[in-house]
Amino acid sequence: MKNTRRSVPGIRYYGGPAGGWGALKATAIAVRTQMDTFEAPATLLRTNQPDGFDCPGCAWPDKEHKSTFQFCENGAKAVTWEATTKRVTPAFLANNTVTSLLEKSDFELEGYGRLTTPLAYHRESDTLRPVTWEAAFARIGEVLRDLAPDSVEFYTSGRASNEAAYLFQLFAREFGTNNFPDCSNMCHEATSVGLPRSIGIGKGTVSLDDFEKTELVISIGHNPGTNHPRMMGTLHELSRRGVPIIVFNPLKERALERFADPQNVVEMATYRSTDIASTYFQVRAGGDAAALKGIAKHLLALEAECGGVLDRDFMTEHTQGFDAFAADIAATSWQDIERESGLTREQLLSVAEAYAKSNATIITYGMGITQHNKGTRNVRLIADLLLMRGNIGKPGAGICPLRGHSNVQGNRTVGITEKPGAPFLKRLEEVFGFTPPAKHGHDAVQATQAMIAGTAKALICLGGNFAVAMPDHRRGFPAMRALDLGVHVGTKLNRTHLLVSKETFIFPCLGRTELDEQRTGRQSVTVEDSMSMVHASSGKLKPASKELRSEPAIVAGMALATIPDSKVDWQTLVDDYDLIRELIEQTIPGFEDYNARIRVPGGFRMPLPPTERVWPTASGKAMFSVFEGVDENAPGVGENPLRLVTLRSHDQYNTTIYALDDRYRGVFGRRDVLFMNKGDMAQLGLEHGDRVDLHTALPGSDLRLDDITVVEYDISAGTVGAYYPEANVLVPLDYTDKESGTPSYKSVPVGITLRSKEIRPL
Ligand SMILES: Nc1nc2c(c(=O)[nH]1)N[C@H]1C(S)=C(S)[C@@H](COP(=O)(O)OP(=O)(O)OC[C@H]3O[C@@H](n4cnc5c(=O)[nH]c(N)nc54)[C@H](O)[C@@H]3O)O[C@H]1N2
Ligand SMILES: Nc1nc2c(c(=O)[nH]1)N[C@H]1C(S)=C(S)[C@@H](COP(=O)(O)OP(=O)(O)OC[C@H]3O[C@@H](n4cnc5c(=O)[nH]c(N)nc54)[C@H](O)[C@@H]3O)O[C@H]1N2
Ligand SMILES: [Mo]
Repeated sequence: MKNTRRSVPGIRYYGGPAGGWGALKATAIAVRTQMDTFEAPATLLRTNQPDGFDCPGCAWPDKEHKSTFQFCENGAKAVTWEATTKRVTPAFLANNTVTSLLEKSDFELEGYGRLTTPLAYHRESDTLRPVTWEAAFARIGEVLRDLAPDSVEFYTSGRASNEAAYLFQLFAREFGTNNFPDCSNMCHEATSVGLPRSIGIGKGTVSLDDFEKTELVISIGHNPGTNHPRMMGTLHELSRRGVPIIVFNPLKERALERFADPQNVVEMATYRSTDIASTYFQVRAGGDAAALKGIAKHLLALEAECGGVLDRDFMTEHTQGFDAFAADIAATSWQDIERESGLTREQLLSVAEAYAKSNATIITYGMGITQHNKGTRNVRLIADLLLMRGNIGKPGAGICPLRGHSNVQGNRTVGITEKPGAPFLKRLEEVFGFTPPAKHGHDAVQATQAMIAGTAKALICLGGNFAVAMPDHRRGFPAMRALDLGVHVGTKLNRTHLLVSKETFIFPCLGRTELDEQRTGRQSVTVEDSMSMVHASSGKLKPASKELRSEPAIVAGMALATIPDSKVDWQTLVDDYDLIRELIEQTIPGFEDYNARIRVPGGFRMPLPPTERVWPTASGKAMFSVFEGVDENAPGVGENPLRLVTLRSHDQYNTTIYALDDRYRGVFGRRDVLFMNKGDMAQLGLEHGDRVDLHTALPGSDLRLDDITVVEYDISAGTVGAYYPEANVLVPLDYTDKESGTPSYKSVPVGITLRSKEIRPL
């Protein structure tokens, strides 16, 4: 692979391990290009410390909240990106029309720096102009009061704190709607829908302690070297202890192959690294269900042969539905399993044998499992496999979904859901004295569909970059512009903000790193990590501008201006966030003594009944699932088109692009690449460096992405990869997991046509 291909600008083979000196160097560059170097060291050291702020990078927990953060390259990028000294000033906006800004890349837009003042779109001059907070709130209230509540969409991106998210849902529900499109709908919704059916709660069951006791980790469809870098410390430790780590991923991700821990003095001094995966299976995109069924099938055979493989006592006492599950596995043929997974029966046997031998197994997973046409099925099959050997609710074992945004799990816990349960609504009514709507609202796809249909009239975004994160920009972007009202609470300018509606307001808010002073003094907010630990976060940096307001204050400002005789005492809540937490405690189970418990360093853990083998399902038991077949493609998809997976580069945070490199995958200074398997390229007569056009190979689809450069890559046959969000133009809005509504961002059927053999210069 190294030497035979022709040379393509910006594409170089990366031979080193992940982490190591490269990571430290990249951290230094992030600091140098974004921050005041005087403040940077102190700021970075406050990340994830008891008195500091929670890292906005990822939701991986920290042991006793003593951070290993200062060595986390991508955490440093997230912090320095927010704490940048660059500013978007009124003068800059007066000189750059919205139309001209829309021509800039996402990278450039956020690169202008922090938003400094509330803005309103001025149509005649096509510019964003400063506006006072009060005038903006008043106008938003006027517009909203004239709209039917169900024609307004309230979007949350998972960086919002528990306090901000709780106020946001309170505002929307008192206003009268359950329309809560949420970044979670594009992310771990399959977990939120699938796991409650299996084990009674939509959250992971493991803690960091379990990783210390585990005997086997199976890692499916996530890329921790980039997206959960602090997890690499854990994996590194496990590998050195001799715990096997079996990886399923179509791409060879360097951090899952080998990693040099920047904290390990010997590795750093000697340029050595540690192998992470004990075995690496390059499953075909969308082939995990087949692989999981194959492992289950072998386990059943091993049980029949020698017994003692299934945990019969556990299954009898704690589960239901095993016979139907086993019958379906028996009915699934090896031929189908091998075809769909792209793996052989022997390979899957080796996994089943390792699994049968292990007394405590953890399965970790990410977007490679959830963002599929059958994401919920994938999640439930993982739970099934764990249940077969009693691997939930015992030390060293369990299920570990790797969450996305640093507080996406907390947002859900405090009520951001389009399908609220009756007990929660009843509590809201008892505590506040208004009747919240019971009718289910829109998720992210339904909200966009309503915008396209013209039935949604307004979109209020608590953070995020909704239009860009969603599929099918060609239909989604015009729908944004057709709205009566768009309101965006954000830290940096992005494309969604610029897709201006009839009226658009952009509100600059405080970030995690910044001091939040309210009438009663310095405030802290709270967040919940991937392992259900809730803890406080409070910034110390001077805010990017005097005009910034906190997210709770902005939500309260809008609510006060919109709901004339609100039952909520908004201003008092903003004065003292302890009072918001008291209300959360009164309305949501699990937050007893909320204010006291977050004052203990490290915080507290939300209740997780499955860890004690209590199953809050309808039957009171953990439930095996039955999903017939192994096919990922929806009906109507022709003979085996390639499947496109959309990926994050090492230098991006979702739609935020920090820089144009993807170091571990050997891509530098560009993002217009299509990772392809050598065999697939040969079959299509393509060469490394060829320029191609892609189209979505679904009946009736006219989605396409033109002029992308083929890069030969170690990726499973039948799978191609391109970067998100650019490739979202190929993802159909309604190509979703029908159970969870999650877009199939990681299995879009695509076709390829050659555009030019001439290499594109950079
Ligand atoms: N630095 C940084 N950190 C982040 C983010 C970020 O963008 N940048 N984003 C945050 C968010 S919101 C999230 S949700 C998480 C995302 O974290 P991940 O879940 O790691 O997300 P992706 O980068 O989308 O990568 C998914 C991995 O799945 C693999 N994959 C794709 N399709 C399949 C498949 O069909 N089967 C299998 N087995 N594997 C597959 C890909 O090759 C890739 O390695 O990270 C969070 N943390
Ligand atoms: N093709 C494809 N599409 C995907 C995915 C994929 O893997 N492939 N992944 C999906 C996933 S997992 C997710 S989570 C979504 C992400 O979707 P979003 O959460 O909507 O997107 P982000 O890029 O995280 O949002 C970035 C913006 O957030 C704002 N921001 C940053 N910090 C703060 C803050 O502290 N407060 C506020 N109010 N705003 C802030 C900034 O203005 C910034 O421009 O994208 C989804 N889309
Ligand atoms: Mo996510």
